[in-house]
Amino acid sequence: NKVVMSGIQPTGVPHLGNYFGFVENWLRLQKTEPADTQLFLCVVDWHAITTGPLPAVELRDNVRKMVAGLVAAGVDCKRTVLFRQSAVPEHAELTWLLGCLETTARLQRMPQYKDKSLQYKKGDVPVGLLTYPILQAADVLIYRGTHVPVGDDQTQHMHIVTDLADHFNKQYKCEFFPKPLKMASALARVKSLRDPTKKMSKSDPDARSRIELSDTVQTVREKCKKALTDTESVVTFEMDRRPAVGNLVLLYAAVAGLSPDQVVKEMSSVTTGEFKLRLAECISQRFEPIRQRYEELLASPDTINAILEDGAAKARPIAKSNMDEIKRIAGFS
Ligand code: AQP
Repeated sequence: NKVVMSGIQPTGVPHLGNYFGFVENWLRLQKTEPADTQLFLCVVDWHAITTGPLPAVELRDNVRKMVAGLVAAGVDCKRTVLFRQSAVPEHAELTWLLGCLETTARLQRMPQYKDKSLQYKKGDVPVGLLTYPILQAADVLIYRGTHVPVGDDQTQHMHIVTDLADHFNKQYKCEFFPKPLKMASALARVKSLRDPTKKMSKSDPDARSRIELSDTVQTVREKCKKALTDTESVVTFEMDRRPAVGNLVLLYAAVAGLSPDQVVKEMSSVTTGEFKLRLAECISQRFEPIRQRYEELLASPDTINAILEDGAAKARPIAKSNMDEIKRIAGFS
């Protein structure tokens, strides 16, 4: 049976990068996958502290924001098992076992580790930042996941997941873990509105770099107006020469369901300044209903708690039964 598993970090409100790189794909799977495909979507709160602990109130708040954002965007809790990672202890338990099958050298080569560890002095990097991909592998493998929809930025981490599945099977001479496949999304990577060399990210200190699902029409307009362009005023799609404008064309194309060429044609008579206002309108038209649902959900903590409890009640028995089997295979029972 097909088991689709993925996670998203509660490090803020989901943004258009998360939406087009990940959530939209998930919504498509909800519609197109046959009923016997299991869909697990995990709010990975253990992952959220890999660059250092957050105040407890903030972490709790971020989980609520993420759940509200996902459900407002269309995640259907009857079809998707939506739950919080820390509510299923087997994720952390399997992380230990898998960590003993991986090398520090390989983890240190991960681009995300290299990038995020730069902010620390040598020797001060949290262990959790290094072992982040092992926890990610455990998230997938504890459900014997077969398919993992993630954005393009997660390609290297996915190699670790598949290699660990393979390593475990070889080590213990079994076929317990399937080899999970990465499922790519249509739009590989949405870039920061302030710096087209970086991806749009929840943790970017500059809030103008991203558009969040909670942004009002006014905020979307302001952020689009401030989005980086260049000195030429015509709208073209040349990613190498004009990456900032190219990024906005890609974003418009994703929001409007057009190809970049169609966007350039549509915008042939407007300046980049006007184009940014049209982009804002287009975003608000599509995402304002989601924002309203998001606000309603956020105002109802009981609804969010019920969603998470229900999801954990469905995920936990499966994770426990698989962990029991893993322990049996590896000699821990
Ligand atoms: N800019 C992006 N473009 C396309 N896809 C993206 N994803 C994230 N940013 C982009 C995809 O969203 C899913 C969930 O990501 P995550 O929240 O678990 O972690 P992340 O990739 O680290 O996202 P952020 O926003 O950059 O979070 P922070 O700032 O906390 O690290 C993943 O499938 C990811 O590919």
